[in-house]
Amino acid sequence: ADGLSGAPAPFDKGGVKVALISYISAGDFFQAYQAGAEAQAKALDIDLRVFPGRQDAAEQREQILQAINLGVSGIVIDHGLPESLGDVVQQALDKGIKVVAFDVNLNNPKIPQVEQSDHELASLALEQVVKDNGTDFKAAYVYVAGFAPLDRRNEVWDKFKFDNKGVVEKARFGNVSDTTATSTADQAKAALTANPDISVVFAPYDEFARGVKLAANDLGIASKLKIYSADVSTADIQEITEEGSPWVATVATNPAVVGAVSIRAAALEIAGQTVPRQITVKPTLLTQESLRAAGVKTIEDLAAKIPAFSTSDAATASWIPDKLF
Ligand code: SR1
Repeated sequence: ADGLSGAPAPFDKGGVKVALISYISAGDFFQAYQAGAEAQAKALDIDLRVFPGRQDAAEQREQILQAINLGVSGIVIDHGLPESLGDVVQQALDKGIKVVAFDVNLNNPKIPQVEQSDHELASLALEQVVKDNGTDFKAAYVYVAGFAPLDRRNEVWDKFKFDNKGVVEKARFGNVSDTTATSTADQAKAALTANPDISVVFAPYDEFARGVKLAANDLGIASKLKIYSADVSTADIQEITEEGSPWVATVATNPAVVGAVSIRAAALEIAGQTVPRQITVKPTLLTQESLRAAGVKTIEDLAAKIPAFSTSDAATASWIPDKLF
């Protein structure tokens, strides 16, 4: 560890230990988030210990205890179930370890919360739904309660239905696991078969959207369906822009940027510098039409065209290198 010249302690010496503890590691979003966190950690000469997530609350608790025992200076907690984390997170704070939370409401004024402005994300997606479909249609909705970003997006969906009585939610399903897309596809097949009048699917997580698209293709109904999602990856762009795809829009950040912001927030906390309690990375609407028209094929193409996909001004400081992608 060489340290960063001009950085405050302890970053001037380098090798600061930080743990990234995820609840979910499978899927494009979480892999890109981790890659962004790793790139930012490397640029800060942080010794990042990555604890992979397997949707196991007991294991995530255990990992937090392991990180405390490793003597880390900071912990980034990426998703998780707040009810199973509160006491172990408090143990970390009591030992002087700085904690940053991404997409998990730990409701502790000592912990900065990173999020992707989920209300705005869902609103942008639903505005596009209305542009394409009006306000009289039968819908399916993909949701699993208990995940902070999905719960925030759900608040917007509930209000949308309340404000638009012509929108009828005929089916609701969802699953978050290490096989989210394929399990969601099975559920979507059953729901879409039972409700052939569904024309719009709000699936605000890319693994959900991928599952619904699989189901629509298997059932041969892709031309009658429009899917609106959150998140983007190179694989998603391919699925959205391919000929005849029912996946017509998504609203997304670059998850690698969100991962980098999470590490920067932890670094600022460790250096004793000011960090807002609420750190937001704003998402962008990406329609099938706009992606095709701009010839966007990869997340790197997006980063080249849309500044928010290559960097964020959240949690920055002059001593923190932020040109990572
Ligand atoms: C199970 S929660 C999945 C969501 O977490 C992140 O906020 C991503 O945007 C993804 O949609």
